Amino acid sequence: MQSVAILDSTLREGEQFTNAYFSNEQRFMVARMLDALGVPLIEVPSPIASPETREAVEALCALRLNARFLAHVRCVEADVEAALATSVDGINLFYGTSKELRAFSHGRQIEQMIADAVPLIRRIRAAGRYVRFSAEDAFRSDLVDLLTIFDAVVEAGAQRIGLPDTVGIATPRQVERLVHLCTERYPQVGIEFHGHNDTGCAIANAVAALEAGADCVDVTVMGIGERNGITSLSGLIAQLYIHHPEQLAGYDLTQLAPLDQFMARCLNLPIPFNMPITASSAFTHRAGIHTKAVLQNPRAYEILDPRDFGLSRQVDLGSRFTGRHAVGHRVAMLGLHLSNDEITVLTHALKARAERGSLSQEEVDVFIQDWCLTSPTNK
Ligand code: HCA
Ligand code: CU
Repeated sequence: MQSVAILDSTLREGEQFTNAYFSNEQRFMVARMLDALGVPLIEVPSPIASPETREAVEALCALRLNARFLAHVRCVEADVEAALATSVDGINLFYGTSKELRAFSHGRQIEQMIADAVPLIRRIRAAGRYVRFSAEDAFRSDLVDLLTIFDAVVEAGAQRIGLPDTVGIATPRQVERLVHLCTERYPQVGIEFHGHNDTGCAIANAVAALEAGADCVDVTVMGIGERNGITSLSGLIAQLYIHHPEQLAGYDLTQLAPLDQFMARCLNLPIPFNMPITASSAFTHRAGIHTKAVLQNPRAYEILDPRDFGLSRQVDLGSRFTGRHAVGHRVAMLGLHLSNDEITVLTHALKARAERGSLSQEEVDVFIQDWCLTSPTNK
């Protein structure tokens, strides 16, 4: 696989999430943390949105990070000029190409759209900045319309073309097919994918895009965005870690969990329980069969090594499915010495207690200690 760039759009798409509002300090923190992680591209809102937005974009550029800043801008001359008046490294143009968006978003025909986009792309290139053109709602767009526009914008000098699944309708196979078709037709430019999660395929679709030849994938921290969001940074990193680890060579993966935790605080929401890598239970093992194997060799039930992310594994002993190996392990960690038979009896007692409801780690420890104090062998 060619070198793949992660583009983080938390500060643009992410703030379109209904719970999000970022102060400037929070924006700078997100950008700094993304940069420390190793994310190379950060998307920011269009500077024309408001004087405050323009100032925030300027202040972000002034942080002098390794990451490059790309403004997300409509195909409107004033919007492009406002972005060029800032220090952003480049401009991510977008224009709705589906019938639905052409009818209800901007009302333009394909020829008019080309007439709008082409001079703006030339203008951005002449200003010495990077330019990408994205066909909003690409997966509901007529293929002839899509390729007609892409032919024109690539000819005009767009350096990357974007295929957003704006409404989250695509399947991995559809993504693979369209990305493949574009890599064949436009070998001279990069291909970017941006996938919404309306049907739960955002991570799978992003991986399908990369494996079909896309060289850039959009993500956000915790996957936030319009409606229920887009591909999450953690989800994409989990996939790359397993299937394409060379892509993460320049990354400091220990920065990922602090970033998700920071975002959770900004949003006043917990990290979703099913978030890859950073969910509080992502490395917690429970059933006796699992805990026995994991305590012998974590790889038995763990494909991601929590230590690589600065995290640690937990064994949940407080359920009716707990097992004697894990209980024995905890007993030893508590500095207690019990025979195998005693551990078996203790495990039965713990399971019986957990039939009335699960116990926390602290409750399990108290249960073990109390059991030792009162067990017949101590008397
Ligand atoms: C939006 C639309 C967008 C753009 C993606 C892109 C989408 O919210 O403005 O520019 O590639 O999902 O289509 O986020
Ligand atoms: Cu989007």
